[in-house]
Amino acid sequence: MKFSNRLKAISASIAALFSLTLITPVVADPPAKVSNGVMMQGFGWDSKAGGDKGNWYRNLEGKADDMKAIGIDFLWFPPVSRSVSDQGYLPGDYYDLGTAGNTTFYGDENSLKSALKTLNEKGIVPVADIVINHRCASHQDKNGIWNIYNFASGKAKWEQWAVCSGQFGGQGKPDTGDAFPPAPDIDHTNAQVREDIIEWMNWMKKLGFKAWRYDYVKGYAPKYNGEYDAGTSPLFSVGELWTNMGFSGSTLNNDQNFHRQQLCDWLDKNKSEVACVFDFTTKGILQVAVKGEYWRLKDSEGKPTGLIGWWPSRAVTFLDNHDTGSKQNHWPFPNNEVMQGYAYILTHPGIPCIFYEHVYDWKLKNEIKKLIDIRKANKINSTSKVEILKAENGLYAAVIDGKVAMKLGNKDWAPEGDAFKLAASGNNYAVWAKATKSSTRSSSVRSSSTSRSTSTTKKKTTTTQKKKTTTKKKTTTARR
Ligand SMILES: [Ca+2]
Repeated sequence: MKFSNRLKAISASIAALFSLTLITPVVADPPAKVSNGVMMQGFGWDSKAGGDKGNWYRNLEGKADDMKAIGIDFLWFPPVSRSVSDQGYLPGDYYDLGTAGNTTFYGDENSLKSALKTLNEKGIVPVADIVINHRCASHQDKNGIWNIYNFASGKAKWEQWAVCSGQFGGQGKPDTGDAFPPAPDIDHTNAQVREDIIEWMNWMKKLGFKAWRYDYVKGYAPKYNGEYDAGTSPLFSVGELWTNMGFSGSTLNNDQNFHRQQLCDWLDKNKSEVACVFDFTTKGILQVAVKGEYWRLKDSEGKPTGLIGWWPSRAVTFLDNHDTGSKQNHWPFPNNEVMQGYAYILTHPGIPCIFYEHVYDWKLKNEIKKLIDIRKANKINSTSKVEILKAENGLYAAVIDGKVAMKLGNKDWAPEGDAFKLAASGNNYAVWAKATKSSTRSSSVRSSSTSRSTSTTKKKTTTTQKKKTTTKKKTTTARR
């Protein structure tokens, strides 16, 4: 190639690179408060306090100081609107939160408001469960179908036009996602429907909720979650996109990239800069790995195999929720290995969400708190950098941000260097840290220098791990 041509080629590629930089949208992330935070799901299935229904909000309020001491920053409430089913996932009148004489399963409007006030005062952000894929009607139409919404509140007064066509006599547009057969699916393409939802969510904000957990988001197009975030400005939101993982018979396939890609695609289409999504990929892989197959925790690029390996700033990690565990137990984390699971999610990137039942019913509070203390003392956050040192049968070992080392499995392993002190250990796990809460003078010097390195790491990773890979659909076995 002649020199002048070469020069042209080089300048063209520089120009291309430059224009690429210009047109590539900068993906913003949830604020530092979210990135540094720890969430708790504040209920399971059929959650009752003291054996009675109607006391749950009071129970949560009574634990506010304790939750603060554990290190909880965000508390996810059960769905608050009166529902056909006790647990709240078949809502009818969005504005009926229960009265003293006629409570919902969890309480009434006053006890809810009181709990929200107390939690906000303690600095714990209440997260509302937003169930808007489907809605149960108050009346039947002339054909006897339940699709007339005319509740006592007089709000969100809908009829067949608000229901997706093909469902419960719906005369709206076709569903933009999956249907939820037990109840009429809402037509989110309808502007009046969206306006009413945003009005209700802003009313919920006035009650004291500051963030959203969106139920069953595979039920409608992700752009609507983006629109609801835009109309309500939450601190952050998190979607429940629960889809099947890849199995061969009952064996989880090694490669679950298609699954975490689905989570990335949902975030991409959502467009809300504060949207997160539950990291079902990490849950599904981790709960198999903790039985000994730790090689599952490292991908071909040396990263974690869940969403946290690709888009950690938007990943909410968890072990179990009211569906997968609790009384339903649809897809539980192995009971005896739950602390291994917490040793992983509480030292790794992502926004960890711990489960109320593990803390208070399984009596794992002290063990879990110790891990949260380590996370916070070492400023581990959603975009912390993981260096995976071992991922083999019987052993997983990693160093996070150069400050926390951890291992899972029954093989021996310990980090090199005297700086790491054993900070927590239990059944098949150990965690070492450079900063521990109990250490005094020297640790404050250390943690101030490490906080600088954290912010450097964060800058590097915020432009982000979002991946576009070829999706290879393998035969999947239903796992819902
Ligand atoms: Ca739907």
